[in-house]
Amino acid sequence: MTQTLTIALSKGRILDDTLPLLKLAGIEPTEDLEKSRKLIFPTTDPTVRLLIVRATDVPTYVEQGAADLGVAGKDVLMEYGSQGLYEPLDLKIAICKLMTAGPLNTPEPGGRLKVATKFVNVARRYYAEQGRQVELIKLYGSMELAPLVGLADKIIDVVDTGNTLRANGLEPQELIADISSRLVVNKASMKMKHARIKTLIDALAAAVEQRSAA
Ligand code: PRT
Ligand code: MG
Repeated sequence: MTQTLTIALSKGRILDDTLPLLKLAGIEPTEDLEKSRKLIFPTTDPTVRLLIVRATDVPTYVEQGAADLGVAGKDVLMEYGSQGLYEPLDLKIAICKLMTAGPLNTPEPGGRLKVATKFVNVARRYYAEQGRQVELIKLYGSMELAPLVGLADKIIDVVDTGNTLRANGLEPQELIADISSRLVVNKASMKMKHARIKTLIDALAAAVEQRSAA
C-alpha cells in the first residue's frame, strides 16, 4: 500500500525558503501557491500534498496528526512547547534572532518591568531563569508600538535586520535564542510511515547541505 504524506507550511518566508529544498528532494507543487487561495496543494509526487496554514498553527496540525510533517520557526516551537513533536532537522532557513528590545538609550525603570510580546511562554521562562518579576502583556502583532505609547517598557520579538526596531526608535538588547526553521514530524507518523519519512528527512538534509555549500 502506498503511504501518503501531508506537509504543513505557512505562506511567506517559510514557504519561499522551503520550496527549493522540497524541489531538491523531488517534490514540487503543481501550481503556484502564492497566487492561489486554495489551502491544499497536490505535488509532482502523487503521494505528497502540501497544506497552507498560519505559521503559529503548524505545530498544532502536526502534533494532532492532521499533517505528518511541517516546517516551523524555532521561535514558534519554543512558544508552543514541542515535546509532542519530533524535530529531526534544522533546515537553516528563515534565520533570525529572538531578542528583547527597548527604547534607545533608556535605562530600565525601577519597578516591575512590563514586557509586551506574542511569545509569553518564552518570556515567562526567560525572566523566571533570571529570577526577575515581570508583567507580561500578550500581543498578536506590531509589538514595536507598545513601548512608544507606554503599554510596555520592552518587547520580545524576532529580529532580522533590526530595521523595524530602528524605524521605531528601539534597539535590540538581550539575545534569547538564535532562530531558524525546523522540520517537525508527528510522532505516530514517524512510527507508522518510518521508511517513507526517513527517506524524506535524508533527502532534505542533503538539500540543506547542498544549499549551504552553494
Ligand atoms: O505573519 P503572520 O502573523 O502570519 O505569522 P508569522 O509572523 O509567525 O509568520 P512569518 O511568515 O512572518 O514568519 C515565519 C517565521 O520566519 C518566524 O516564525 C521566524 O522564525 C522567521 N523569521 C525570520 C521572521 C523574521 N525573520 C522576521 N524578520 N519572522 C518575522 N520577522 C519580522 C520581525 O518580527 C519584524 O517585525 O519581520 C519584521 C522585519 O524584521 P527586521 O528585523 O528585518 O526589520
Ligand atoms: Mg509575520
